[in-house]
This record gives sequence, structure tokens and C-alpha cells, in this order.
Amino acid sequence: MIRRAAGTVLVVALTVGAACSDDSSSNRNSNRNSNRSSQDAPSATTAGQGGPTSAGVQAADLATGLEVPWSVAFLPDGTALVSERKSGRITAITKQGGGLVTDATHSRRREVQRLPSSDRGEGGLLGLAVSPTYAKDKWVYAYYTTDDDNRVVRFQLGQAPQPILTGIPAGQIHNGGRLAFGPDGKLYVTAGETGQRANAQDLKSLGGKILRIEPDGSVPKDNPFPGSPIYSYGHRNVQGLDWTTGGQLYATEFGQNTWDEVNRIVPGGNYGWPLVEGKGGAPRFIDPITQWPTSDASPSGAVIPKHSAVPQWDGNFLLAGLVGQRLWRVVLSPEGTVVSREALFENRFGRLRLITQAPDGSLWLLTSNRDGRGQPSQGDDRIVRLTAK
Ligand SMILES: [Ca+2]
Repeated sequence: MIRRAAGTVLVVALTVGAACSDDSSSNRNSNRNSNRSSQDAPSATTAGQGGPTSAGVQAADLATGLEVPWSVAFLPDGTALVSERKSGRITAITKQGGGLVTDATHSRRREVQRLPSSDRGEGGLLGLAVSPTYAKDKWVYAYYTTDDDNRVVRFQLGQAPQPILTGIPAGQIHNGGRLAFGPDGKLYVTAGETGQRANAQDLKSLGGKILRIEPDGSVPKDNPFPGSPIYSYGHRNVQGLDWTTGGQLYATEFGQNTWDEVNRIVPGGNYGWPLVEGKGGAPRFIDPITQWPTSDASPSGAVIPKHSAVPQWDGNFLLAGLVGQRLWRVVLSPEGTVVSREALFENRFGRLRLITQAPDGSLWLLTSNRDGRGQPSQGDDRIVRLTAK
């Protein structure tokens, strides 16, 4: 079996270790993989220790030796672009010969771009997105921290980045950074309050918001605040979002030291920070649909799988927990209420930055064990590919 030291990349490895702390809060002493034996096979794994619905899920390392991977976006041919926060590097993972990544043992990696991001605190190269009309325009989008701001750029691979939205506040903490194209073709951008709590309620600041822009960076005519990219506000630090098949947006949010949140996002909505954390019950704010103690979640990336390779999770809101070191599965009702929640893979892979769906339907988990807050094991950071057995 191929196995390489951290620093190179690729395929399959074993894991040992533990991790702690997030983009805020507490320490945890966990024994990651205490219930996982060393496994060499790419198809290694899982026997449902996280809960009944993961019993039928196979987890295999797709790539190892990454350094703080933060985001993945897919080109139309199935090539995955992976951002690494500290280095500003974008790596392409393709199946040998190109095309869809379907077999870990055939995946390859190469650096395709390096962006001039500033590695400050929790900042750096964060979100990536691929144009929905990539075949025509070849645009790749990125969100990164500079010495002066956080910004959204677009570029064609190998070319210089062109800023399309600048002046998002930047700081040592709470830089937001997730990018996603909505079903409406607009680009959604999550911006943290950078530790300046007042930003979140200030409609003149882009911090502490979910932003919505056109693919060229201009403001859509139907945004809730005319002339402003602000879509929703009163956020602390949002790093995960996705839409249901019906087009409803949901987002994760880091709490300070009490409650992490999942919110049902509506245009113009005020989600309360810093006046309330978690469910406050005040009519002027929109309460989260569910919340956790920050030690159990600290949720970053999220996905709502659709026709995925793990069909038992389709339509659920899945969120990757850093401090919580687990994947949370939230079952949503059509009305947007929470039917049930389930913790999966607890302490198994360490800190989790992202869960996303690949074009082949598999779900990819990104670890964040080399960010200074975890305890990396051999092979970290890694991308773990999930499919139903
Ligand atoms: Ca809130």
C-alpha cells in the first residue's frame, strides 16, 4: 500500500492522534481512532461507532499530506481544486489521466495556483468556488485575507487574480470565508465580524454578514438592502452554507463560548449577534433552528447532499465540527424545523473543516489538524471520501 510522509501527498494512510480547540473555545482530550485499527486498504473502514446511519458508510483516505485544507471546488471534468489556508496554494486532484476522481489509489495532485494571501491568525486562503458557467468563462473564485482586508477574487487558472469584492474586514479571528454559488446563480460570501462585534449589526460594514453578489462582483438588483451586497446580518462567523432542493439556504455559525448555531437564512434577516447568542426569543432577531454547546460542534463547512453516494443522508444538513471533532447530521422538515440530530465519526478524524459533495456523489471530509490547534497524525491533513457500502 502506498504510504507517504506528511508534506507529499496522496492516497491512503492510517491515522492516530487527537486534537483540540477551534476558531474559538475549549480543549478536548479525545482519543481519536481509539476504536479504529490501522487500515491500509483505500476502502478501509467504518463500523458505525458514530451512530446507526454511519454503519453503512465506508470512509477512505482520498488525499493525505495536505496542510490546513479549507475548501474544495470542482471543475466540470471532476477535477477537484483544494485551497490550503496558510500557503495560499491551490492543488488540483485528478484521477490519473484526468476526469472524475473515483478511485483513491488513482488520484494525483499538482499545484495549479498560489494566491498572495496573508497567513494571519485564522485568515489566509479560505473559500473557493467554480463558475456555474465555467465551460464558457473559465472563472475560479477565491476568498482570501490580505494585509488590509478580506476579498473575493476571480481568475483563470494560472492567471493573476482580479478583485471583484474588496474591503471585507479582516482580523486575527472570525474571517468568515466560505464561497458558494446559489441556485439563483449569485455568489454567496460569508464574512466574519473579525472580533469587532459591532460590525455584525452595522449595515455599513461588510463584516458579520452573508453577502450576495453577481458573478462579476456587482450588487444584484433584488438584494434586500438596495445597492448593498448584504444579504443577511447579525452574524458572528459563518463558514458553512448550502441550499435545499427547494432553494432554501441554511448556514452554520460559530458561537462565542455558549451556543453554535444552524440558521435558516432569509433575505434581510437579522440573526442577533452580538446581542444574542443562540436562541434568544426576541422577536426582532431570527433564532437558530438548532444549537449546540461550542465544545460539541464549532461548525465550519456544511452540505445538504442531493442524490449522493450516501443516500441515507440526502436532504439532511451535514456540518463539520472543529472543536467537536465530529460530523453533525441534522434532519430537516420541509418547513425548516429540526426533526432529529445525530453525531457521526466522533473523534475519529480529528478536527473537521468541511463536508462537501463531489460530482460523483461521494461526500468529502477535510481535516484541520495542522492548523496549530490540533494534534496531527501521520497523513494529516487529509481528505476522506465517504460512500455507502
Ligand atoms: Ca444568532
